[in-house]
Amino acid sequence: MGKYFQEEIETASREEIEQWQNDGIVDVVKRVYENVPYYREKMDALGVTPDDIKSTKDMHKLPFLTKDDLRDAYPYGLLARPLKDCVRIQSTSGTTGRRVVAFYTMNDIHLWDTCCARAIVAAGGTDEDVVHVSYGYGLFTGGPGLNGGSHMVGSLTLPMSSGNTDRQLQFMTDLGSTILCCTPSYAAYLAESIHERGIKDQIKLKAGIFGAEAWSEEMRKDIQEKLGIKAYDIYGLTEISGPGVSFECECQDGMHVNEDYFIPEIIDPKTGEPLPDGEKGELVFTSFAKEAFPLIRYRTKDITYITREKCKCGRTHARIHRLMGRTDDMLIIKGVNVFPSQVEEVLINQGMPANYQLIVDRVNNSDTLEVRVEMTPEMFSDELAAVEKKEKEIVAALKSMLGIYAKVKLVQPKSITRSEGKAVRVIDNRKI
Ligand code: DLL
Repeated sequence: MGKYFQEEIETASREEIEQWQNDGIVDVVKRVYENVPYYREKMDALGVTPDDIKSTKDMHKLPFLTKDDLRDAYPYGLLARPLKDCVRIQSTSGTTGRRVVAFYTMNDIHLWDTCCARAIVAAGGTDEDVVHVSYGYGLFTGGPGLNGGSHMVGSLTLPMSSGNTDRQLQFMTDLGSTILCCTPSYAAYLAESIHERGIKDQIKLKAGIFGAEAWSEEMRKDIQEKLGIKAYDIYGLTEISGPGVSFECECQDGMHVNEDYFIPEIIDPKTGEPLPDGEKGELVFTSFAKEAFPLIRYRTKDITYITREKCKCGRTHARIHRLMGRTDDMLIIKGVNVFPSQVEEVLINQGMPANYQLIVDRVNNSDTLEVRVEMTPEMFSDELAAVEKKEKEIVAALKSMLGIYAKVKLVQPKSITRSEGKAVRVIDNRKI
């Protein structure tokens, strides 16, 4: 499994993991109650004191925390350590409302780097690798997170950041990058550019660590095939530290949550009630080991389910299934819940590239959905009749997947704006 695999921690027994988490929740509740007036007031309002929390079984007594709380408390209201102990801030990629900022002590940075190092090792990374980080650097956590993890593993780290595809490909070929870290949509774009330039035989990539946005199993297969690599999912969010909160191993069967730092829960998004393993709901995290910015029962709005069965790789930490969308990017079209990931699955099964956009409108009080998808260059040179036939096939496949009619428009290759970070998949004109 590689010499940087933290075997004692990553294959600990469930009893040991539960013990860490029981001790962790007691400790973090005391810390925030004593140091963070915002938490104390929330707990007091529910009549809960730190003495009521003796193990994770008591967690349901604790209030949830949401992004609104983080915005209310901006910038320093949730700090659990004096500002002088903090060495870094990062911020979410959100463009609306007040930004959310997260603080880190040196130990918090170490914790985060460890999470990303584990993800790199799980993708087969060692000190022999060249890790090409094309996530954005700066306030966004993608670049700094994987950069720190790569250093910890001892890999040669290329801090490329996003954009400038020519330069990305130049370094990738000249320096023999072996592990690519970026959003899946940017990986698909790079794969396309490599194909167009006919430089596939100069690329030494063996693995990719892709996350920060939803992607489907079909998109994974597509990227793996085009780049000749194994593609690993990685999940995380700024509020809980950044990338590496959970990551895939070689089994590609769910992402292991770093349970020595974070407690995952799945709740019913409507009632807030905890759901059993295997049931789909909203993911909630408690980052009990963080010093500066520990969050308790933070509602991520991400939808998935959890399993605590031991993985074939030997790791015992709980796994979350590939993210199935968010409670808030779930579109409701004509009363039907639609996730962009479902549309993506249909498109890729139909042999289309993953360059698409959903345009939602309201005409005469009725919702409409148009799916624009780029043709492959081969299709673009096809007869009009062949294109129309393909459109009809996709309409039928979407109808069967979503249960509603969606207009399908095949557009020219490269006509949908590429993003270097998270892809913009939905244009919902109903909100305007
Ligand atoms: O996206 C951190 C990150 C960077 C994760 C690089 C992975 C790789 P935020 O900008 O705070 O942080 O956005 C967090 O992105 O709540 C999810 O909705 C979404 N997200 C992150 N990873 C995945 C994934 C980073 N693997 C929000 N699959 C989260 C689906 C993901 N969605």
